Amino acid sequence: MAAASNPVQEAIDRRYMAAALRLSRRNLGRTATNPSVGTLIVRDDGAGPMIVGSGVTAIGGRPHAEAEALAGVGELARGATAYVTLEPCAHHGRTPPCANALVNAGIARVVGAASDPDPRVSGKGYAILRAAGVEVVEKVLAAEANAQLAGYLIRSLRKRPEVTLKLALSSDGKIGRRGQGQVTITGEIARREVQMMRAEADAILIGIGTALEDDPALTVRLPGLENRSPARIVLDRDLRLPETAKLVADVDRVPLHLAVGEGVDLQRKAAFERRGVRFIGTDTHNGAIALPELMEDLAALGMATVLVEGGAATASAFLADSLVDRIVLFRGVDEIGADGIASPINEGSIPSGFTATREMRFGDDICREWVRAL
Ligand code: AOF
Ligand code: ZN
Repeated sequence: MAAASNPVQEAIDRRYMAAALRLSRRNLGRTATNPSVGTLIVRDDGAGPMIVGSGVTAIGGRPHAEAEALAGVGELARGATAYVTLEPCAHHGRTPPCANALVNAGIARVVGAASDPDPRVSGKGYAILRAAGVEVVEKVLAAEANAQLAGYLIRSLRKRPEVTLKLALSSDGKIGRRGQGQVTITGEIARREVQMMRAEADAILIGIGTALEDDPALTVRLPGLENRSPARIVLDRDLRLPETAKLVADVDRVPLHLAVGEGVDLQRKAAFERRGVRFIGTDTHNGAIALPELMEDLAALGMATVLVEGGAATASAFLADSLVDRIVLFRGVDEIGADGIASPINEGSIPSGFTATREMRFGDDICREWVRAL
């Protein structure tokens, strides 16, 4: 079948790739340092395409999606098409190469979305398939796949995580009220979406100001997703976080990393360490934590996606260092008023280089997303 010149086949390919991408979301935030990949095995015996196998990269990163999808499919894989959201791997890691597994299973056609920048794979996965006589179609829904795999791609190519800046703005552009702890800006439905964003990230990061002001837990509390809380990171140069903070209370369940400068009180640090809090020693630059270096450290710890949740100073610092890859603004309907803290960014001040990608409504609130090209 000549896929490239067959519009019906192209539409079918896009449809199953979209399904594979949706499937792969299931393990976002749970496969580091591996990306969460989706695979569908689809065969057509004349009565239209039928999914006979499906798989997602397993929690912890292995087995890979292809192996998960092929497991149990047996002879039905022979002559079938495999939809893979990332080029199948070509290396003998802790699992045998997925490209060979697809060949051995008798897959006749592989449709891929994103290419894998990992030097052990990059182009070699597709080459193994072609050399074995498998028809390969690349880059189907590549833009969608690249967006979903942005953390993995950025970490591979730039040795830092993908940074998403998320802020909730009142109707008058404020992100909180000084000295008042957590202020409700958006409704319940939007807050649930934020919890979903947390569940799909490897880490959530806030500044010490927000930690002291709000005493947040930064956990995922969505029913059924309570075990999906990513690591929490606080920029706390002078180690000001009190040991009584909510962030410390559940450290046994959800990791807490404090990014501190030099010269913090070693006794306090040891006390935190006894509770299970981890420390990331940072360089400082003009008195502030050097974010580019910190991002390298987080990537080295295996983190590929970091959700920056505030406050204003932290958001500004990430923007000033050009470390933001994705901006997500939730706009609520209520006013905070003159005593509110102004947001460092709003829909009209998105830096150049970003493209508006999504606009969604959650209850009364509007969520807009901008993404910077990879
Ligand atoms: C695939 N399918 O589902 C994923 C892939 O440490 P290893 O041996 O697991 O290899 C990690 C690499 O495998 C990773 O850098 C990326 O190239 C690839 N991830 N490949 O065929 C998958 N998650
Ligand atoms: Zn693989």
